[in-house]
Amino acid sequence: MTEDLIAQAKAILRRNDRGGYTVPTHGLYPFQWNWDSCLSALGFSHFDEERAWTEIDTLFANQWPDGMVPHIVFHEEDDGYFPGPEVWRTGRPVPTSGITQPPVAGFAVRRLVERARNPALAETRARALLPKIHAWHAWFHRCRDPQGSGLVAIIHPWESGRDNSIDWDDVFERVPTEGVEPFNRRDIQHANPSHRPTQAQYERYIWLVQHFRRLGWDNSKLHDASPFQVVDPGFNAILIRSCTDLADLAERFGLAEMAEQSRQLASNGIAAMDTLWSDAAGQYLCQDRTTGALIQSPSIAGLLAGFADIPAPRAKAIAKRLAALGEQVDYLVPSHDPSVAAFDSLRYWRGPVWLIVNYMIADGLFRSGESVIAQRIIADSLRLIERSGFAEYYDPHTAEPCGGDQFTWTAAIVIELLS
Ligand code: 9YW
Repeated sequence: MTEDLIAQAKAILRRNDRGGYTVPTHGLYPFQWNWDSCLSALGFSHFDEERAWTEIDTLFANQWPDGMVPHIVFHEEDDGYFPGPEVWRTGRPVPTSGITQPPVAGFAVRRLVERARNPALAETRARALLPKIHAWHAWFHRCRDPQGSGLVAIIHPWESGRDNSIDWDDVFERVPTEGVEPFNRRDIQHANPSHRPTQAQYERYIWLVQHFRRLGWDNSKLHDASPFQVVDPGFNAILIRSCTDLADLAERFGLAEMAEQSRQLASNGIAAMDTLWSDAAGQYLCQDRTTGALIQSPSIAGLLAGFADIPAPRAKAIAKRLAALGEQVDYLVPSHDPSVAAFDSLRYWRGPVWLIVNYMIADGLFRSGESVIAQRIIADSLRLIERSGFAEYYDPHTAEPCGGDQFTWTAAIVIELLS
């Protein structure tokens, strides 16, 4: 069974491989996505280390001069996805989007180095990538935390990787829709519209893109000019963990200054993260940076916070919260608390389970010694695959596969879990 699943997963990676990068799935997402690539490299690393490094190298070859690593790289023309390069108009040599995504590269590179069967290859490739990843982390703190709070804000829901989370609903009321140019969505031609974001949400996504475009994609302006500024605990945990992993790698390679700076960013982040904790919710919450208020919306972001080295009592509380959620669903981890009225078990980030998030939550819990609940998450993840194949996401009650199929990062995580 295990060997069979690994073989199927490898075939998916090979099928979605476009040479120097993989597409998340055929049809729905025909380009390179940022955190997809970094997590997919983990899958490749078990059977083709060279290819794993190339995946991350290709992404960083498209880093912006200011340090940002874009969320999509449009390597080839394909009108099967909206919004394409003609909407973003970022003026990059290889067209890219103008926003970023969860910075998981530091974590991924550390994993690749640790497990390298070819340590010389790993050292060469990691040494070339480290300054680029460090520049991205510095960009985050400079451009997305201008007040120096220790935590960074996202300025578009797409940056979180959790496009239509319930977390954004109230803040999104502040984003207007006047002046949005007419558009033709392509996602609902590939996937079931009831599993996708709504038209009203798409209008606001595009309004933000047009707004940033008018500001010339100048990252010294975008944060303050965005009506959507949210501090997401899961996103920050990924950044903090990547800073910690980068610091360890920098130490290993004798890069003392980079190590020290990365360590400092991580410890500032961990300290500031506690401002997002809610005793009432029993987990971390997002913060609306415009008002300073915590967003009372118990989502997976506040559980993914455990991917960073948070204090042990916080990790224990997250484990407890997950155990309680586990009584409400057959498959952990639902992307939102099912007892909330807006929960929707099939609609993208408003309820369904995502394997990549399960993997990161379980990894953090293992590090904190919360292995019982971590084991349950892994077991549930594998039951989903056995039952429903390598989907983009799954209904946490029924295991119904949703969104795109033969999904690259789902396959990569299966290889990672079973190898
Ligand atoms: C979109 C590729 C991406 C992921 C995101 C996910 C989705 C793209 O797909 O966004 O157009 O909706 O939300 O996390 O990187 O897999």
